[in-house]
Amino acid sequence: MAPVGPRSGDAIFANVERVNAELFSLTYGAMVRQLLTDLEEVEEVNKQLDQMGYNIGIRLIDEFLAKSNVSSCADFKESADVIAKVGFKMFLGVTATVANWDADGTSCSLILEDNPLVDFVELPDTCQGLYYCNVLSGVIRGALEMVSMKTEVTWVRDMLRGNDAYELRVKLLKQVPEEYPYKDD
Ligand code: MYR
Repeated sequence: MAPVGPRSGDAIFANVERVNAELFSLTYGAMVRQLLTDLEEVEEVNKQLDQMGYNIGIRLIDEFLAKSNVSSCADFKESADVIAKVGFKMFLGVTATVANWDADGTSCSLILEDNPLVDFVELPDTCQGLYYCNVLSGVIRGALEMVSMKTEVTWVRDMLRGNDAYELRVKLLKQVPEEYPYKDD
């Protein structure tokens, strides 16, 4: 028989994390459901989720920079890696793969094979046009805008639409150089 005793701190934290993630996914699901009821049009729900994500992203970046010890990234490539490996891990508990760079290094894909947001989700036929995880595209767009990168973020693959992974395309539209606030005279 297995010995009975106090569970290790690691096991308790893992369990708390799992419960938090489940609660988060369920709460997100309830919010999407409410938006579908209130807005009726799936397209409008997609827009609203993206806007909510953007509003989260422009605030989340401060927490991210404070907690992650990441300082200014050298370029868009480094930022994409940081989002995939540090940002997703911090806020979603999973990492993404960066792939499919275009020739001039201004668009890439973030690929998620595991996505806790959809843990309990099955979309009915009436929601086929829904981008259920659209909050994520907004978060990335908002966060990057706060570090001077204007981007367009779109879904390429979505497992809820029958694809084999989640793939977000991030395209850098404009990079505003950060100005050094003091003049060297
Ligand atoms: C910089 O240039 O200062 C660093 C840029 C890093 C951007 C990181 C944004 C983190 C956003 C996290 C997204 C999480 C999605 C769940």
